[in-house]
Amino acid sequence: AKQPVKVAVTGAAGQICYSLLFRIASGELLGPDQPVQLRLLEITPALKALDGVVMELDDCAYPLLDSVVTGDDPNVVFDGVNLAFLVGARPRSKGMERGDLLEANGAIFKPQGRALNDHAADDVKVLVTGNPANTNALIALSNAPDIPAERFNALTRLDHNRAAGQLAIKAGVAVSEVSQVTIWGNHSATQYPDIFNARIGGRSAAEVVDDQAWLESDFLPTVQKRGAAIIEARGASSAASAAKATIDHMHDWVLGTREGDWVSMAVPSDGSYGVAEGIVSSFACTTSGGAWSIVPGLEVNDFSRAKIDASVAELVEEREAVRSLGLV
Ligand code: NAX
Repeated sequence: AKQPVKVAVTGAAGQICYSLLFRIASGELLGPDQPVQLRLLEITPALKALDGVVMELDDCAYPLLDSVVTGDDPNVVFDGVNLAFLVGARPRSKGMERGDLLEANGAIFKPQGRALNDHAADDVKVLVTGNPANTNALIALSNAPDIPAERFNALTRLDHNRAAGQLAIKAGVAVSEVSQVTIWGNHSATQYPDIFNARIGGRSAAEVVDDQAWLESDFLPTVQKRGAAIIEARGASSAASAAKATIDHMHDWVLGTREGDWVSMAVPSDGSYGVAEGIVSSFACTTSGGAWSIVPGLEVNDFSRAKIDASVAELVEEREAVRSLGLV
């Protein structure tokens, strides 16, 4: 039998994890023949709620769930982990300035980066879902000097899936007909969902849609502000879809992307497409053998260029802010 893969998850008593943990334990992440050990991190006051979640995991009797470890010390919980999902983060409270938000998250992602550095397995892959995800990933990787930077990603797959869904609705086709969508930049309202390189039923999506007004005043704001629309409608932020996207990202990173398609992943920039080197920014990526690479040679027209530059500028500003706070 295969050895269990050790999977760390933070924010494990939160709403995304109430969906995410059960998907991981069911085999949706790594396949139907790969046992997993869950190593769940929470803050001390949430450990009791986490016990309840673990009771439910037990009650699911998942054949692939080898064991569950819980705790509030990242140095213990991250011991030997092969995969780490950093979901827990400090949300923006009313009246909180961006600097305060970055500082509060620095207090989480700096020690977690250090703990991963000191205790994770040599092959660890880290995916940050907790917001501000891109810059939290930058903080974590900057505090993990012994782990290659490319092992830290942030989640823009939810934005990618949202964009694919909106394109399918507009074109009146099943979402399975949509491919090669790209999210560029930050997981924020400045993100740029690119349809100029996307395809619908094998044809250029921009040509199938052929509606620049829809692109600018409907599609872009719908994808960029989808999180707020879900909160408005549901009274709570996206959770099941965020968990699904988190699974999709790590699944594809470990097991590879589909032939002829790519996915959106926020990765440390190598300067491709004029994106400032070192920031964690979203690109079109393919994966193979557990490694990602940025898809080269995509068309960037003037419209796309301006949108990408604006989102990258925001990420550069965030990096300056966390630099001045001594977090990176
Ligand atoms: P919840 O508030 O339900 O859960 C967060 C959990 O994290 C809480 O249980 C809290 O106790 C825990 N936590 C806080 N600090 C921690 C620490 N230092 N160590 C371990 N656990 C800690 O939020 P939820 O709805 O689950 O969302 C989690 C994060 O995902 C938020 O930052 C949210 O903004 C972000 N999202 C990111 C998305 C993306 O696409 N990148 C989309 C969905 C979501 O908005």
